[in-house]
Amino acid sequence: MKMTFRWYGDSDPVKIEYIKQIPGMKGVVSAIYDVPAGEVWPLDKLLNLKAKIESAGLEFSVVESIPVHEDIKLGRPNRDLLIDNYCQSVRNMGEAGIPVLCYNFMPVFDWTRSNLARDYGDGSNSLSYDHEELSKFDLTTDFLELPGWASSYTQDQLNSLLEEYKAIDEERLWENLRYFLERVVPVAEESGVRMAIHPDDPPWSIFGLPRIITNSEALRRLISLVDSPSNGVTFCIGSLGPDENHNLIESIKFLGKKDRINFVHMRNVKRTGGKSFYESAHLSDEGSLDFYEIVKALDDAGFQGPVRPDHGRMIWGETGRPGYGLYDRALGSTYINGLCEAVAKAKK
Ligand SMILES: [Mn+2]
Repeated sequence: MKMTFRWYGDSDPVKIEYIKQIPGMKGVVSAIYDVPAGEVWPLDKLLNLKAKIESAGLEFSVVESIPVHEDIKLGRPNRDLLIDNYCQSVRNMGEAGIPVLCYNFMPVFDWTRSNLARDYGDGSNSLSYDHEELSKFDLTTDFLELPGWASSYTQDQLNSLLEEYKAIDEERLWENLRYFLERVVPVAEESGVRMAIHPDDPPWSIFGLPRIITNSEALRRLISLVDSPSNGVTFCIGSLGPDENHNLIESIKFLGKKDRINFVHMRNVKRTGGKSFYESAHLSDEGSLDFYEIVKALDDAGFQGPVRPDHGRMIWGETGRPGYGLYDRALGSTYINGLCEAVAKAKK
């Protein structure tokens, strides 16, 4: 596995020099943030970002994410133009030599939490999700109160989007995903880019919106839509892990055998009953997921691609983007590297 770290570019409070100082750090996961959704990501912007990352002694390993415009998910008539633009962005990625594209197909919201700073009990904090608490929330009037999303839409824009999604059930969303992948995956393959869909987070429907990339069956269905190594998965254990019925090890075996794990996110979650959880420290003992077993399964599957520590807690008084502080993610990557070393040496 190749250890990587998400970096939000020059506006990120975490400096790229600090990322390089983390032991074993090889690459950066980043994106272009000033191109409106649906437009082409220009080659020169990708090359500039790549040059900045490389001058810090790291490689540009993954683009996370090129947003998929809502009109593509809704299957509106202008999707063909938007998909053409998406294909051109993928070609530009290939031209710039960036090999992996993480994206998602979640309607309206991607990750959703009920609390962005739950007290961890020791002066640190982390993100948490309580399904009941979220269900009490009336999106059509109180959207601006939803943690983490207030600046994305006005209340009116959100309401008309929610109205349009009433016509989209899960099967329609699958059909729209297929339509998208049938056009983009061949371009990705030609361009030397591996696509890696991010699972829905949390892995179930919220606010009545359809969500489809949720469990083992869904991952199997996804890779069967277009049969290509360029149609793969970001195996995000923290997104899939809240579902206690999902056997992550079995999914790693299945997807690994087919060479469809193109990127891995590692974050631990502690399930707290029902559809609720909080994001814990990475250490297996702190959460509900066994990191040793997961690293071992990835190694057994021959996975050699990029992995990154996902959200961390806010510790040591750090403030910043929820989940994306430097300190706890650095601890997470060091822990994962330790597990990789142990698993590799145990085989000898
Ligand atoms: Mn993730």
